[in-house]
Amino acid sequence: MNKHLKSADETAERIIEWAEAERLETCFERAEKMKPCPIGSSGACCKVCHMGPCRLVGKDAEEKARGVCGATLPTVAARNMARMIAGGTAAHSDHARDMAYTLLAVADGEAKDFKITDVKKLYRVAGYLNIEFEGRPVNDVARDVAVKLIEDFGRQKGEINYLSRAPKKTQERWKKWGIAPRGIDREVVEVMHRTTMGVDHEPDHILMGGLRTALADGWGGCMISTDITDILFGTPAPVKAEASFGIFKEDEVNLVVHGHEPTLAEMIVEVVSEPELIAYAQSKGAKGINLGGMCCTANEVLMRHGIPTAGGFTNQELGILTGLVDALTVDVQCIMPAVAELSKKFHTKVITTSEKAKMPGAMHVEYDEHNAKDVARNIVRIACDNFPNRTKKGSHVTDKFPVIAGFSHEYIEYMQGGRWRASFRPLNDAIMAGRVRGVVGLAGCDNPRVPSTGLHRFLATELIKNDVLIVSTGCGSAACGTAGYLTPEMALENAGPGLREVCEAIGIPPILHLGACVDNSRILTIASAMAAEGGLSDEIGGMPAVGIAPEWMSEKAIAIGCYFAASGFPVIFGGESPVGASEEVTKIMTEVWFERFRGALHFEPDPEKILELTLDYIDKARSALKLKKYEPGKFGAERVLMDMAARREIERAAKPHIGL
Ligand code: MSK
Repeated sequence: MNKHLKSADETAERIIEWAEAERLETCFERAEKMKPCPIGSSGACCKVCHMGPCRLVGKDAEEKARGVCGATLPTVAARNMARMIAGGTAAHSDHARDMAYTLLAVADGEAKDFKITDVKKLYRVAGYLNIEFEGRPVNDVARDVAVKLIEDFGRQKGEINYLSRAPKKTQERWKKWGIAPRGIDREVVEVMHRTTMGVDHEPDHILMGGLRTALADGWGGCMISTDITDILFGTPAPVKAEASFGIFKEDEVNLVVHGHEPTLAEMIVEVVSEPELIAYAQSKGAKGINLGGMCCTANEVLMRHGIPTAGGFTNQELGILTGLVDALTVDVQCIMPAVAELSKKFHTKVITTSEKAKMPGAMHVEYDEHNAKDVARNIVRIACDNFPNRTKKGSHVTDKFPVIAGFSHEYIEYMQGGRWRASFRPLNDAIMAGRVRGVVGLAGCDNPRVPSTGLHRFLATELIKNDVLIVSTGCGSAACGTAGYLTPEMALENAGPGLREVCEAIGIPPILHLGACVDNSRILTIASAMAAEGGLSDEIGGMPAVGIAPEWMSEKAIAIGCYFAASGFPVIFGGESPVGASEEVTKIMTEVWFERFRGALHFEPDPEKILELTLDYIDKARSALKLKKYEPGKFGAERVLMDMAARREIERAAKPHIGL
């Protein structure tokens, strides 16, 4: 990896160079100019009251430094960490709340443009919630599901519904240590209370409150969001698409959806093919309408419809710099305010759509679920109207890569045995035999403070070379997609011999794109299913599995890392630790959490060391489970993996009238 590049994505790098030549500022230049404050970036700054901000620095700061109130460095660092968790949890969960209310509106017939697309998934979710569904009208079941999930936000006592989906032993650990979350909002509020001036001062206690909140995010907000999105718009199955800036078309209206919420984007997907709108685009001189995405709204519509993606977080300004984006419509989260400023130098219209999120310099077209298609059509027309304003200005690029996305946990289960024998048995067997060394969740943002996407790319290639199966989400997936890694050919060319065999037998890439940030919840479901399948650990902790977010930047990533850790995954984040100033806090997050939950949260800036630590965790877990020692190319006995033809044969024999 060339450390002098701003992006490891060659296409992105070319656009950045063009921008520099044109003196157009991007996050890459700002990251260079804006050095992080060394006190704040290591968690040693306290600004929860106005006696400060206090800087807990100096010789022996861990023992001796005190804020004006007397707060120690470990207290301050723990509070900073817990507040990041609360921020991340609030973001995912507020998104989930909107999804739950949309489901309720659909069930009540108030959101006419939406429907229940995946009834089977609705029934599966109803089953998790002990809601009767047999023989009942679909909308009645949907209403009960929505109401029950909405209760998770405001519940004051008891436990959030989905904790029961975790392995029993994992649940027992949460109960033993008092971190089973009650209600999502309650946990966020309590952490904000506990970390305000003069309340909770014991670092371990503060961090346990943080973990409780993080679990409310993973097994609450994120999981609710994933499930309802699947119910409303369909559970993803593999789709072919394309990634990178070459997805923009010179002769068509380019409309880009960016942010995190799928509802408006889904409506735009539906309306862009309406003949009236295509004719409207043609009346403006365009050949048609080309829809693309960025960040996690992109992942949502990529997973379900194969809408191409221009990439992750750091690509958003670069999209505008191509000069080809006629409208950039944004909802919530990970939207740089810089896009509105930059768009003034081009013809791009930036359109905010959420009542929660406005931006100086952008136009606002408010999304309303009761009137969703009309809002979507309005946005498409704005993009079409802007097409004639396009000039030649811009760094026009043409590179794009094929992508296979759409690996929901349901599909991963299905692909291992077909409709009648769907299970995680083949994966568990492949791990036990040493064909697959372990599994890594490669997630989180891309970041302009490193050669952007470079750490994802390095770890993705090295891990699959080492026979580690990767499940990816969010901008980690975008980083792999824009590198051309999300294809089955990647396994043939780069995977170790065991992983290659598994991928060839099933016909999958060695990196499975699971969806948006909220879809990290799918990894929790997969790990729970692997524990239930048997042969490996009987809880999530102890699996040869690790979570990595090498380029994280968002509080949401911290919340995700912490719910992974509390669920039993060792997690490794790239970059310097945001609480690295405190040895005590660092020790709690690594050693103490590992003792209690078999999970941990490390921060490690060196990508080689991230790789080493990951493989070490995997190999130690294999050894503790008494699995065959991993040796490349040498496998133990295991069941024969069925290829797609064999699976079809079984299904035809079982129910000949059902095709695949
Ligand atoms: S969008 S949180 S930059 S993954 Fe989900 Fe990407 Fe990180 Fe936002």
